[in-house]
Order: sequence, then C-alpha cells, then structure tokens
Amino acid sequence: MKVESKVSSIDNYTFSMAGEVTIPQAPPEFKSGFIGIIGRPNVGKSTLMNHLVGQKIAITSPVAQTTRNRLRGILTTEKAQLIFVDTPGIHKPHHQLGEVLVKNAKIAIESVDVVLFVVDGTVACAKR
Ligand SMILES: Nc1nc2c(ncn2[C@@H]2O[C@H](COP(=O)(O)OP(=O)(O)OP(=O)(O)O)[C@@H](O)[C@H]2O)c(=O)[nH]1
Ligand SMILES: [Mg+2]
Repeated sequence: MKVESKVSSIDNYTFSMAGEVTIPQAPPEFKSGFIGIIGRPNVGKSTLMNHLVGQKIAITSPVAQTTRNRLRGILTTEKAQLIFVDTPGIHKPHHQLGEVLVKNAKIAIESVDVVLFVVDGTVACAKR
C-alpha cells in the first residue's frame, strides 16, 4: 500500500502513479463523529436514522423492540462524516431479551460522541 500526503483535486483521494491502493485524505477542517440515536421503544429512532442517511438501513415497524442491536448508518458530506448509531429502545425489561436490548442501547451511549435523544411528541411525559 502506498501512502501519499499530497491531496489531489478529485474527491480528496490520493493516487499513486502506479495505480496502487491509496488512503483518502480528509480536507482541512473536516469533522467526523458518532451520533447515538437513543430513546424509548417505538418512538421512531430507526425511521429517523434512515431518513437522515437517505436510505433504508434499519428495519422499522409499528411493533416495539424491532431494533435488536446497534446499527450504523453513515452520512458523508463535503465537510463532515456523521456515523449514526441506531439502538434498541430503552425500557424496564421484563425478560432476558429486554435486558439484552437495553444493555446494547447503553453500550451505545457510552461509546458515541453525542447522543440524539428521540421522543414521541404525541405522548405526554410520564411522571417518572
Ligand atoms: N406518525 C408518525 N409515525 C412515525 C414517525 N416516525 C416513525 N413512525 C412510525 O412509528 C413506528 C416505529 O418506528 P421505528 O422507527 O421502528 O421506531 P424505533 O424507535 O426504531 O422502534 P424500536 O426499534 O422498536 O425501539 C413505525 O410504524 C414508523 O412508521 C413519525 O414521525 N410520525
Ligand atoms: Mg428501531
């Protein structure tokens, strides 16, 4: 693999004369980060991530607990790369599956740079 520091004008990729595999160089000021999409079950987290990324990556369904693991959707713009992490809904688990789902969501909270907390605006706030 050949690594070049010179940035070409074509999509910010570097190219070697021999056509070897090269490493893309981010332009100055380019930002990237992980965004955890967190919230209660069935509030539209996966729908939001699909919309933000512009393609259907995560399954969406009216049935709660559809998302079982952490799914990543990547949006790349000229100035930034946003890695969205869709997560299972956080709830009080009543069985082992629920415990695993909540655990997966909590892992995401600890591993992302910023949390995007999603709520269903049509539902009144719970007292606790
Ligand atoms: N009316 C309305 N329905 C929505 C909206 N966003 C999502 N939905 C619907 O709400 C349901 C749940 O959406 P999902 O995106 O699967 O929700 P989720 O939070 O990922 O659900 P879990 O993965 O089970 O926690 C689906 O039937 C969606 O079509 C919205 O903004 N408005
Ligand atoms: Mg989901």
